[in-house]
Order: sequence, then C-alpha cells, then structure tokens
Amino acid sequence: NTPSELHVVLIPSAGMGHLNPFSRLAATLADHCKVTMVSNIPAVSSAESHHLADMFSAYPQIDFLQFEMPAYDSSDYPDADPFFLRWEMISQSAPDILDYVMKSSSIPVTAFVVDIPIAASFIPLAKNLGIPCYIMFISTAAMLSFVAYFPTYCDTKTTADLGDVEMPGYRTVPLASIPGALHDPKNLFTKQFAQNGRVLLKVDGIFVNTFQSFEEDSLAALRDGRVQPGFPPVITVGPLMPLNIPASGASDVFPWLDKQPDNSVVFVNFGNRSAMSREQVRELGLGLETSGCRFLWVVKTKVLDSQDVEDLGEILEKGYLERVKDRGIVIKGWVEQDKVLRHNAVGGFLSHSGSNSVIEAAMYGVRMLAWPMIGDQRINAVPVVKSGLGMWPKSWSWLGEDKIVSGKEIGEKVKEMMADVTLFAKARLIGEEARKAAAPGGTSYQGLVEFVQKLKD
Ligand code: BUP
Repeated sequence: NTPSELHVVLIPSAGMGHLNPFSRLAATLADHCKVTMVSNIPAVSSAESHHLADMFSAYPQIDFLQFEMPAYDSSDYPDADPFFLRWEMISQSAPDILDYVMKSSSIPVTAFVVDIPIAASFIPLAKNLGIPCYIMFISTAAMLSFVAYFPTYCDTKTTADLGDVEMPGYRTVPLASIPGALHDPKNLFTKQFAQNGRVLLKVDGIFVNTFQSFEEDSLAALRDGRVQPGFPPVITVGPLMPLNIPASGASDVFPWLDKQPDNSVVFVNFGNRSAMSREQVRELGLGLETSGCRFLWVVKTKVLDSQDVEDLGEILEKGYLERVKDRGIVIKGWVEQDKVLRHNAVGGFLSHSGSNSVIEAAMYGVRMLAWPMIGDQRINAVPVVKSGLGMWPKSWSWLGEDKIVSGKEIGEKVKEMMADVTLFAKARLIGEEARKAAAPGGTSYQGLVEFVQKLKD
C-alpha cells in the first residue's frame, strides 16, 4: 500500500467526550493517509452538531459520511441516559453502518478505528471481511485496564453482587469507584460494557489518548499481559492536538482572562454529561467565593445541553453574581476549554476528571482538583494523583449519592490546591512531558507513525 491508497475509517459513537478525541485523531491521521469519519445523525447534543458542522468546513481533506440513525424503541429503558441509548442504537445498527461504509467508499478500507460502545457488534463483522480493526479508547489507560479485566471478573465472581475488582498483580478498583451504572445488572450500560470488554482481545490495536510517562504503570500492566494475557498492542497517541476550527461558545471570558494575573484563576468545569443538583451548585458557588481565588465557572444542571435553559439568576443564590463579580465569572453553555486551559491566567482546574479534561490539563500543565461525578471519572482520578498532576478528595460524593459536599470544604480544597507550589511545579513538568510525547520523535507521535507504517506493509 502507498500512503495515498491507505484509507482509515473512524466511527465514533456519541458525546463530546467521544467526538473530540475521534476528531483529533482523524485530523492527525489525515496528514498521513485518506481518512473518513462516520457521524451518526441527528447528533444527541447541540455541542456535537456544532462541532461536526465546524469540522466539516475546516477539514475538507477528511471525508464525512453521515449515517442516519433509525427510530429506536426505548420503552424498555424509560429513564436511560440519552447517550447510553444512542450507544445502544449505534451498536444495533452496526451491520447497516458497515454496509453503508463499504458501499460509500470510493477506495477500499484499509482499517477501521471504532469507538468502544460499538466494538462488540461491529468488529466481528468487519474482521469477517478481512479488514483490520482498531479501537480508539477515549478514556485513560487505567480505565482501559478495568474494561479489559471486567469480563474476567464477571466470569469468576461467586456472588451476584458487584464488589471490589481485584486485578491480580496490578491494582484493585474499589466498588465505590466502579461506574454507578454497572452496579445495576439491568442497566443498559451494564449489558454493553462486558460485551465490549470481551472483544478488546480480538482487535489489532488500541489507541489511547494518554502518554507513556503519565500512565506508566497501567500501560505496563496492559502490555505485559497482567491485565489480560495476549492483550493487543496498546498505542498511546496523547495528548491529541485540538482541532483548528473557528472559535465557538462563550467568547467574553477571554478578554476577562486577559486581565487576570498569571496562574491566578481556577477554571471550574464538569464536562458535558454531569448535571449537578441545584443545592450542590449553590454550595460549589459558596466554596468558590470563600476560597478567595479568582475563578471562571461553567454551570451545568442538565445532562443534555439543549435542555439546560434555566437562567443563571434562577440557579444561583440571589445576589451571588453581584457579590463575586470582581473576581469571578460564571457562565452557562459551551466554552472552549482547550483555549481556557492554555491561557496564562489559569492556574488550577476543578474538574470532574473526564478523561479528555484530564489529558488536556496534563497537556497544558495545569494542576487539578479532581471531583469525579460519574462513569470512569474516579478511575481517571487515580493517574491524576499518581502522576502528581492533582489532588482528589476521595470522600466527595458522586452524582446520585445522597450527600452534598459543603461550600466550606470545597473552598478549603480550592484554596489548598491554588497554594500548593509543589503541585504547580509538578503539573508544569507533566505539561512538558506531554508535549514532548506528542512532538515528532515522542512516544505518542511514534505510535501513530508505526501504525501507518504497519498499514503500508
Ligand atoms: Br462542558 C465542555 N467546552 O464547555 P471529558 C467540554 N469541552 O471544550 P465528558 C469544551 O469536551 P464523556 C465545554 O475540552 C473535552 O475535550 C473538553 O470531555 C470539551 O468529559 C470534552 O472531559 C469533554 O472526557 O465526556 O464531557 O464528561 O463523559 O462523554 O467522556
């Protein structure tokens, strides 16, 4: 194969946490070969629709295939998270997606790169056609090891209930850190999770948006077979570089950031899918106020952005915005997180530790205060602490738990993080390592070069 004949097709599922790393990988690979990205329409969130539209026009070198989602009867799961539902729909549509890609491709497909929610349904079909299949694992290597080991845990556990998951020779994931949905055997997510974990062993390689020095221990356990014997190659590709697309979202935050002293602002954002209760939002507000620090806070109270229509004035305590206006800025909706994190004024990140947020903080060397909310986030918080990038108060509750973290406690921790010079220096060092890994000659850069080389051979 010559580079011009290589054709890699990427199939993300849903959620900005999935779409962002897939888009970044697509843009990076497009320097080396022909790339097609499949998108499932209509998108679940407005953020995804905007992102896709911006990407279509900014990256003409990438082919975009739009696959229209069929109607889906969700009556068996009336309360399901809309993203879990979409993952299930995509998974059920795998034969049609494959058929559609094969019919629409003007040049043969050299390899597929798919998202974990559709792995079990898509990969065996594509492999039957003799096409190599890779996974772009959108979370940390720590989470990858959990997904990879979970089927073994299920096969060997002696009680119906879920317990701590002990991965011999590597690490124990305590029950409290296991994604909430997995605690319920009937949850849609649980059904998908173990099936997708099993298929990992059958793929040709797994890309992870992390870098060698950040997750040395998990990467070693995956690669030397401690997690699963015969595990496929794990290719670190992080930190993946942000897209070059026009500015979007709240723009007034940047002139404000420009006026703040270097490293003085705490950026507070909990990702696209973590909707906080109003009571917790108010305590968080109090915490930021009493911390005495400058802050930029993105407030979110609904899982779906299109439903997050309530006014800030209604969500926050009366008079709050007026009280904090000299040193805090509060917004709703989308802000370019990547641009905020790389701004000189930002010196700390209070985050849900979504995997992309973690890797973005690492890339810009911004120290973190991790407050995991759902899903893989407690597992992601482990490398945050282990690497020295940030701190994680483990007793802080997750969404759905009947416990509110008080403003006083939040304020003290924010203050502690912002005063911690060791953490600051370590985070800066991690940022240097991250950028080195992604630059020519670095471990992550090399991972992609080797992938393309393998396709050529
Ligand atoms: Br919110 C938000 N701006 O305002 P995670 C997010 N992002 O750029 P999540 C913005 O979305 P899942 C905003 O930079 C990151 O790349 C952010 O991914 C970007 O968390 C991405 O951090 C968010 O993995 O994703 O949204 O909870 O749960 O789907 O993995």
